[in-house]
Amino acid sequence: MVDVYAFATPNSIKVPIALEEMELPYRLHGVNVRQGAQKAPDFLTLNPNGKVPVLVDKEAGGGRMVLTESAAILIYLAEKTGRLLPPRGRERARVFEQLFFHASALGPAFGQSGFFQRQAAEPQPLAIQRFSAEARRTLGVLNGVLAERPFVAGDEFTIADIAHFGWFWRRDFAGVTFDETRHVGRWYEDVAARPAVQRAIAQVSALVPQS
Ligand SMILES: N[C@@H](CCC(=O)N[C@@H](CS)C(=O)NCC(=O)O)C(=O)O
Repeated sequence: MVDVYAFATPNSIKVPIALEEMELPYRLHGVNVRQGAQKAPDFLTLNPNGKVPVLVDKEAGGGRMVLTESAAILIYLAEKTGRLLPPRGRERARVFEQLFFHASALGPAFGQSGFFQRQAAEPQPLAIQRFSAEARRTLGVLNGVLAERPFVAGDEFTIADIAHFGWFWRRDFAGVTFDETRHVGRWYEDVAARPAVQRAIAQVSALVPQS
């Protein structure tokens, strides 16, 4: 049994999806980032970076393991279970290519696009223009990839699909649609229809207090 600290956010959702897909039991702990719970002293002892998700594995080899960064958590879980990550070679390299593209390019562009459109204290037209263009551009790059392959890293569903799905699930926040990227739209529907993905979405959605 592992513990997951998360909320209904693009980076959080990746971890329950992976755990559901890998059939690994977990306890989900809500960290309400809308109320600043990710900056509370107790939480900062788990993640000094003050962000969700965090994974705690008390049964890790070598003792309790606390892990942050969603892409690192996905790799850790894939290696723990031997699932959703090819063991070697070209296929494994393609998964890492997409994970790094997500973590260094697409994810930050979506996050900043959403922040400047919805959360900045004052309007910042240049930042909105820059980051919405970058979100659309990286989405277009992935659309080109998905025109050639059923999944983002090849013929099989992998942790790289889970990484990208997180931000697409919250694409409204980033002000992004699939209107001009039909291959991404096709892939999104395929991934969203997976029973494990639906179970994970239900789990994290239940963390949001109803007003
Ligand atoms: N690179 C980190 C990003 C984590 C992240 O930005 N989490 C967001 C939610 S999706 C968060 O905790 N935001 C609250 C904050 O930044 O204070 C990851 O992939 O895990």
